Amino acid sequence: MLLIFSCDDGDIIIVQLDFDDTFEACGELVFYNIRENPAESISLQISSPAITLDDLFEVEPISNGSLLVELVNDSIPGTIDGVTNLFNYRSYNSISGNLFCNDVPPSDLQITDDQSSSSGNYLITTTYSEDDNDGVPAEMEDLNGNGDYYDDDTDGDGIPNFLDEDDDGDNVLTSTELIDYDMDDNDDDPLTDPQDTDGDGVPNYLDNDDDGDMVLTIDEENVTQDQNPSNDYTNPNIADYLNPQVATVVDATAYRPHNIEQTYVVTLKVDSISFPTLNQDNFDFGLLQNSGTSDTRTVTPDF
Ligand SMILES: [Ca+2]
Ligand SMILES: [Ca+2]
Ligand SMILES: [Ca+2]
Ligand SMILES: [Ca+2]
Repeated sequence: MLLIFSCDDGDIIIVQLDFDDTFEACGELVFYNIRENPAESISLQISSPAITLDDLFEVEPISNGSLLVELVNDSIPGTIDGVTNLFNYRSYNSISGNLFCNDVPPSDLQITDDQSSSSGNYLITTTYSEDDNDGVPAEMEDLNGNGDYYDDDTDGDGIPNFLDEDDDGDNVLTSTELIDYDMDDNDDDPLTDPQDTDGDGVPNYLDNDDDGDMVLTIDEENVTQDQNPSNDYTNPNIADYLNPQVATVVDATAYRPHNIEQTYVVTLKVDSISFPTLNQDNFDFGLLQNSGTSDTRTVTPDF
């Protein structure tokens, strides 16, 4: 809402730009927020230096050959000049559909006010995080309890446990191994009662020989050699890797691909802006809501 508090000093209108705290992005590159009642938009179009959405979501290995990645651009500052980088407030007769990044704008669209800031700064920040979504909370994957999630790597495959969906590297997913089919203590919580088939005190998701038959789970691929021991059944009622009566060695040749969920939190703020007749000197766009703010990357550790 455009709140007019005072007009008595002439042309300057004291305003408060009132949009919700999320925004979207499109093209190369426009950030915007639209509201329909009243019909208004706020937008930042950046052309110089040119950036793309992919620049905000770009990660790279933290070192040569590392499976761990870090964000390339955690902060992108820039200047609004009203020429190459535009910060605009607009109002309309009405709004239907998306006004931005469309080749053909809505035909009945009329802009009733268009104010472009002649100055200002913008700051785009991105916070990046990852998770393995394996059902074990990250703090429980900090096995040595030192608060450093990166130094716990049970299988030594280069992926720390909190990002590793197969923590013991036996090619059976932790989410599969976590389930206690017996529900020994009947609390229905696999975290306090994880499956431990051979009863050695090491839960299956951290045990690379789940049935204790001295054949590594990863090497119990008697039926199909597909980096998945959980589909190899000699006895139709129990997979070979959980059956100590079957101890045939079929050597694994590779680790399965690992999926890691990626989350990007992108914020945008502008300050020191200057509109022709609006008295507003900063604006907080809030959080980016776009496809791409969550994604999945897939890595396969060297075997
Ligand atoms: Ca690992
Ligand atoms: Ca894990
Ligand atoms: Ca296991
Ligand atoms: Ca077995």
